[in-house]
Amino acid sequence: MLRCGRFLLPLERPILMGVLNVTPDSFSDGGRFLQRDAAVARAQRMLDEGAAILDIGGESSRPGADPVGEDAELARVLPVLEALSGIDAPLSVDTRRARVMREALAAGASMINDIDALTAPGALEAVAGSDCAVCLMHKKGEPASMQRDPRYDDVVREVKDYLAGRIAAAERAGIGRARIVADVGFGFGKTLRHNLELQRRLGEFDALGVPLLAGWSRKSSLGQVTGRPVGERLAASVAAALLAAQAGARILRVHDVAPTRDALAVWEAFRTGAT
Ligand code: YH5
Repeated sequence: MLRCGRFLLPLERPILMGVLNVTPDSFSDGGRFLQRDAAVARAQRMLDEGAAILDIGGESSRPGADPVGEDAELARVLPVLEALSGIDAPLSVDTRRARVMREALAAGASMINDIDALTAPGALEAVAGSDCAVCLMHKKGEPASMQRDPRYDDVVREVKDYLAGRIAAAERAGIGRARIVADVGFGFGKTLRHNLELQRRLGEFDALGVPLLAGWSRKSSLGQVTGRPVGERLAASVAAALLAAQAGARILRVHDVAPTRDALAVWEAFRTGAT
C-alpha cells in the first residue's frame, strides 16, 4: 500500500499514473479557460480509462527543454489543480521546487513527483510537513544538457546507491517509507544502453524496499529501438510498460492509459488465470 494524502493505494497489481501535461498560458483569457476545461476533460478521461493517479506537470523536464521560472511554473500548475479539486483521485505534481510543492499540497495535491529526488532547498521539509506520497527519481545532470554523453562505471550500482541515499534522507526528514516510491529515471542522463541495462536489471531495485515507478512512455530510447518519431511510439510504449510491470514496477507513468490497461489486463489474466 502507498500512503498518498487522503488516499491509500493498493500496489499488489501495477497501477497507472496518467501524464497530464500543462502547457503555458500563452493565449488570451478565453484561451486560458479553454485550456483549463481541456485539462479537466483529459483528466476525467484518463481516470475513466483506468488511471489511478494523475501526474500534473509542465514539459520543463524533457531533455533540452528550457528551464521554467518558479512563478511561471506555479501559474501553470495551480489553476489546473484548482480545476481538478472536485476529482476524487490522487493528483501528483511533477516539480523540483519546494515552494511549488508547498503550494500544490495546500491546493490539494496528494503526491509529489520529483525528478530531483527532494534535493532542492526546503524540499524534504515541504514533503515531510504533509502526508503526501513522493516519487524520488534518479537523474544525472540537468535536463538542458543531460543527454550529452552521459557516462557511468556501473549504471545499476550508481542509480541504486543514489536512490538508497535519497530514501534514507527522506526517512531522516520524517517521511515514512509507506509514502516513498523510487524511480530509476529512464532517459534522464542515460543513453539507450544505460536504459536497457536498468530495465534488464530492474529486479535488483527491489532491494531498495520501496515500490518502483517506471516511466518509459514515448521516450527517445523507444524511438531509437523502433525508428519511430514521438507521435508513433504507442505500441513501443505499451510493450515497455508491460515489461517494466513484469520486472516488478508497481506504478507505470504513461500518456496512453487505455491501451496500457488492456495490455496489463491480458498479462494479469495469463499470469493468474483470473479475469
Ligand atoms: C519519469 O520517467 N519522465 S518527463 C521525452 C519524450 C517523451 C516523454 C522525447 N517525468 C519521468 O515523459 N517522472 C518525466 O520524448 C517523470 N519518471 C518520473 N517519476 C519526460 C517524459 C518524456 C520525455
